[in-house]
Amino acid sequence: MGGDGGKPRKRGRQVRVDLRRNRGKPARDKRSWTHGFRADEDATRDAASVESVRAKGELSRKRTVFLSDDAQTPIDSELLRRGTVLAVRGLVVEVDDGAAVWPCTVRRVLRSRLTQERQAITVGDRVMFLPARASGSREGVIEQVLPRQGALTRQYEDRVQVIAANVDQAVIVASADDPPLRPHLIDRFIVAAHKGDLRPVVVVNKLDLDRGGFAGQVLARYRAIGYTAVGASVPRGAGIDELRAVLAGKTSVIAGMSGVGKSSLLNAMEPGLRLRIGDISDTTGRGRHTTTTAELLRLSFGGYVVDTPGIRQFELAHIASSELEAYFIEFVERVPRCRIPGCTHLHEPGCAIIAATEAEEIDPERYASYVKMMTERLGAEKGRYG
Ligand SMILES: Nc1nc2c(ncn2[C@@H]2O[C@H](COP(=O)(O)OP(=O)(O)OP(=O)(O)O)[C@@H](O)[C@H]2O)c(=O)[nH]1
Ligand SMILES: [Mg+2]
Ligand SMILES: [Zn+2]
Repeated sequence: MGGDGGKPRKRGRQVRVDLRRNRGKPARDKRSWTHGFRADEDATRDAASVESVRAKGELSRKRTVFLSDDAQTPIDSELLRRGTVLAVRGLVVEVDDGAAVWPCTVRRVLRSRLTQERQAITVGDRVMFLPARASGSREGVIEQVLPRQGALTRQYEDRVQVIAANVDQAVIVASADDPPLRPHLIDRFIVAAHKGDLRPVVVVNKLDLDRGGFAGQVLARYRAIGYTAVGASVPRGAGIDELRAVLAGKTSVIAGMSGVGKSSLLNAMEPGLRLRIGDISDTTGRGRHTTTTAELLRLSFGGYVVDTPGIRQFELAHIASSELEAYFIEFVERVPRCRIPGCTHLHEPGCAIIAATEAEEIDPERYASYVKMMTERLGAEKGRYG
């Protein structure tokens, strides 16, 4: 993972402080979440100031606290809990600590830092949060986002959007028809998956709508270069067991255009999920956006999956032209045989990729996908730098 989609750059530091004086603080207003939020900030600030006035040699109860980056709000680390973000709904982040789901807000300093870095907390993030002081209520404040491992990202307007974090594989769903099968879009998702260190898995759903065997050809294309590619049909119950086996024991993100049947496939695999699926009466075949927020779901057969809203455009502006070849797996072993170092594989003499495409060792459609993305990237970089 690179660029802005990466790990939090700055780290806090840990200090030891005396929290004794805190115990004597008057009861705080616990009526609302926001009150709890402010009270916590006051308490931790007090805790920090206590440190400097502590008498020498005094026996005191010490704790390790996490000092936020701006050193304004040290947090009592013993109170922090670790959890995983299930969903982000507006300003409320749902965090699962393994025992319960906590609606959380984000500490203001953390929120502004994330905004500055053009990052946002996303589904799958591991976070440290402070449960609200009010007993019985299950609300919290997120203090830290832990470094991410494996994420699906795309360029969205002027920032890198992390669709899901801490996932192992990207299950890229397309449909044989309705909406029509666009292999180029699959290729873009594959590139994004590799960029984020994810294993891509290709699914072509709605095989019942396939005419002329195109879906089968597309699946074969991906199998030939080593990817797992599954054909499926929800009404026929095809591919469902195979998909269950692919998902079991892993954390996956399901991505693809709106209306391809992502939620339908998940419902078929795990009927208990009862995810909302698109209206059959809608025949426009595109842009229905039935799923509106990405959500991390637990699977009864083991593993987790993030169902995501459909994406129509998949911008790869966060990927540099120079790294693109690395995300076409059938190119990788051939690239060293190109005559010119730094070959773009677009027109150079002695290009091993062009030669392999002419020999049909590389699928011409895959090469065409590469050319389209590479031309796009080079054009954008030229626009930006020269
Ligand atoms: N013929 C056919 N229709 C299907 C199949 N799978 C899903 N559908 C239909 O396709 C439509 C869209 O399904 P959804 O599961 O909502 O699609 P989605 O990919 O989750 O869409 P978004 O949430 O908008 O991204 C619904 O009307 C489903 O009934 C299939 O295998 N064959
Ligand atoms: Mg859906
Ligand atoms: Zn080349």
